[in-house]
Amino acid sequence: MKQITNLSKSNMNKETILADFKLANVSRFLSIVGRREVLSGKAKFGIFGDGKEIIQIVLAKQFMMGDWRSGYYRDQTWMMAMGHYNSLEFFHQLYGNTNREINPGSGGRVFNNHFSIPNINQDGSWRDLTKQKNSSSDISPTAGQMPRLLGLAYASKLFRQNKDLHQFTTLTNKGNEVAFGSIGDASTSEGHFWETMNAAGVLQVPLAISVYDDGYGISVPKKYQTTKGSISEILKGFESEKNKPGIRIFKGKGWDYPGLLKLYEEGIAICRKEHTPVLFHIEEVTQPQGHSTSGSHERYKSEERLKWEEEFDPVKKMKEWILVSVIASSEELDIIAAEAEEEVKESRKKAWEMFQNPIKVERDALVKIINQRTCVCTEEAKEDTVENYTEDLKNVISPIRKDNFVTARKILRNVCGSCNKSDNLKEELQGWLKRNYDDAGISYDSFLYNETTTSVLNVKPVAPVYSVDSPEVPGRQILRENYNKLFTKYPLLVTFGEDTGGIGGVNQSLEGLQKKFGELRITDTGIREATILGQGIGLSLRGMRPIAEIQYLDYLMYALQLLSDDLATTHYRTAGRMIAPLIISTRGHRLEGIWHSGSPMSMLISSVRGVYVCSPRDMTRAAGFYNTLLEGNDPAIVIEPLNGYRLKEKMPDNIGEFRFQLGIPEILSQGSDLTVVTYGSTVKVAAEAVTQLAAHDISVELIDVQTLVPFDKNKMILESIKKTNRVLFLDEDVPGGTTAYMMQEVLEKQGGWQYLDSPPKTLTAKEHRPAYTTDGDYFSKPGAEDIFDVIYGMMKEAVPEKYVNI
Ligand SMILES: Cc1ncc(C[n+]2csc(CCOP(=O)(O)OP(=O)(O)O)c2C)c(N)n1
Ligand SMILES: [Mg+2]
Repeated sequence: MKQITNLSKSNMNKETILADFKLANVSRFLSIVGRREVLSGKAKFGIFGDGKEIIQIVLAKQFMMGDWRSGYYRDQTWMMAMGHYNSLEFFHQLYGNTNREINPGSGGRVFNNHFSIPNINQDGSWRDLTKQKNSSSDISPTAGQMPRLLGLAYASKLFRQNKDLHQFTTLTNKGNEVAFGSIGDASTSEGHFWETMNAAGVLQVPLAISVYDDGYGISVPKKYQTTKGSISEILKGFESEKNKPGIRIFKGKGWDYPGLLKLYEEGIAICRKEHTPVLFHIEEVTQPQGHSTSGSHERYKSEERLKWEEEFDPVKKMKEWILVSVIASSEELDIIAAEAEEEVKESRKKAWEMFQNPIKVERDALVKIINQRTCVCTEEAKEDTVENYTEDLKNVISPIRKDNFVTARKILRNVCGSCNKSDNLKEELQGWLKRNYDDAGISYDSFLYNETTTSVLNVKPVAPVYSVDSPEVPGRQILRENYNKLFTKYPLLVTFGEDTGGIGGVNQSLEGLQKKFGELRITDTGIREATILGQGIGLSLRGMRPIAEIQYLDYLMYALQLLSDDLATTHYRTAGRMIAPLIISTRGHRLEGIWHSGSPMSMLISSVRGVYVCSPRDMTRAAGFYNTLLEGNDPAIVIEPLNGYRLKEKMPDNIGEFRFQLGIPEILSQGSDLTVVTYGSTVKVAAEAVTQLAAHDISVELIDVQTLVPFDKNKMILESIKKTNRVLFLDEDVPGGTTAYMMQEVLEKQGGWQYLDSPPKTLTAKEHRPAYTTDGDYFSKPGAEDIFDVIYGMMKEAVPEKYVNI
């Protein structure tokens, strides 16, 4: 085989070049046929990688075992070039096939061309990440892949520089892994992009990002997106200079196969060896079919632009280059293109059958139940209705499961009661529905949380142990001593955040520990909450145990988008194939001032389902939750109560070892008149009110729920209400916020409404954010006297003769 010289140092010969050409063609035909499938109604939506084929074939050549990808919906050719995706899977994704054996990247939960490679086995154990080409799981929000990319790259730095981690040979090869990213030109307008680039330059991590510059973000051209119309131009200030490490920037053209080969070889070698971040600005990229199946690009691209895109189509350009370089003949290339087209056609047909067959089997079973019924309704109208629904269902040419279920449920309503065999038919239909709903539940309603033995919900509790001379210390020292033990016990544990390193945290809960464990493990970061979170996500995907610190709960809003879109959906959107057991440590409650209100808890619990939420009332509880979380594999947030760092708590003798289970409330005072359900810092305020109420002969059962998600797994609160028959839900969130959530959990889900003798009540902070100063707090958030008054009022209403008017 002729050796092609001058291309690159890698082993390029005719065979590999023609294989690349074939892949480019397969990928292009997939995009074309994929679009048709959507337009003809077989698939719902499609977004494709046409125009980006050659860049991706080339960059995949530099992607080694153990490397990581964090990209976006254009990367189909890249995934195929790595051997992790093929024509058949392309169509499984497009149709939304939920069989995770054949559609392993997402189990049909996300749009097509959103990829992932499992990092865990089905039993929850870690895979050998050095023996596969890894991809984190894509999300649709533009630039949402960037913060996570930073974390994937940062892991390599830690793995290389911390020699203690070289023993983890299934996670890393001494940190030699590159984290590859991709992003569209328009998405570089997002803040996440800039925050990531700056952090990558600061941290000096092996991050290699390709910007596919096709000049548009849907219809909006670059002049509205990018200053000076060039991302590499405006990134110049980030570029490395002598003794001033920064980012290396490379420029290439999206159709230039030989040029890109050299470019990526050079750039990735630097990135891998020196751990310097690199950015490839790939210009002259086309989008032959426009943005997605939702529109057509003829509406917004000029004639001239469309003509240019045709001329600079990368597959066409590659063909021209092969011919000019006399590597293969026109006939050879035509045969390859024809084979590619055939492969795509075959795959489409096969994947469609694989998608349709199980649905048809499900439908046939339903139709059989109806057709074989032995009861015939005397009410003709009803009989006709059943017949019509069944006929309509049989006539659906390309059924989806919804068709089957809607029909079954409507027929069930129309089975009349006049025939004595109707019960049998109803039973059969109900059986069909149950079986198939159970099955659909696995497809659509599973894996929000870790369901394997590595779930934190399986971690066994260990009580704190005290002895007569256990000292009373400020809460921060409990955390500090606990961290001291944890950093010794878990070599993969790291923590980082604003002021976390040098001074050991704004509340000194890590005081002196950086000196002991080193800067690589306890680390200061810039003020950049989104990428602190992304850093944590990336590290946790690579098997490390990060605790990302967000200085105050209010500032978590800067990271909320990623927390919600990325971290909280990781396990769900990969149908249980990827886990990111990141712990987020923050502090809140009992603050004052509009941007320091401290307790936007309903914001959290509503937007981060998929992440456990721990709201400890003191630092012993907080430490116990960290200890539990590190023994399992789930993402979680721990909100330390800000008023607890200086308050004294008894130091447990088994610091670092005791563990509290998630979802188990604690009853802090026994009572018989009323149950107060609360969490976090309001527990202390409520305890004071309980004492005041006792002086007025009202006996309150005070319950600290401890974790909001999961919530009271064993219905402990229900048992309390059975006894007291009255309940107050209390916190310092907004009205209708977390108290409404707790009320629903207890009254609706646990069935607590049945045991109430008084209307249930909530007491929260005011609707506005708390005003500044202690008086601002007093008049904005519930205090002990407010709690007293509400409970006294409830009791007076219930037993008016016993309680005087206040
Ligand atoms: C945060 C967010 N805003 C808007 C969108 C809708 N949207 C999807 S793709 C896209 C354009 C992206 O353009 P670019 O980054 O250049 O990538 P390209 O599609 O051109 O490859 C937009 C606006 C989104 N997905 N996420
Ligand atoms: Mg673009």
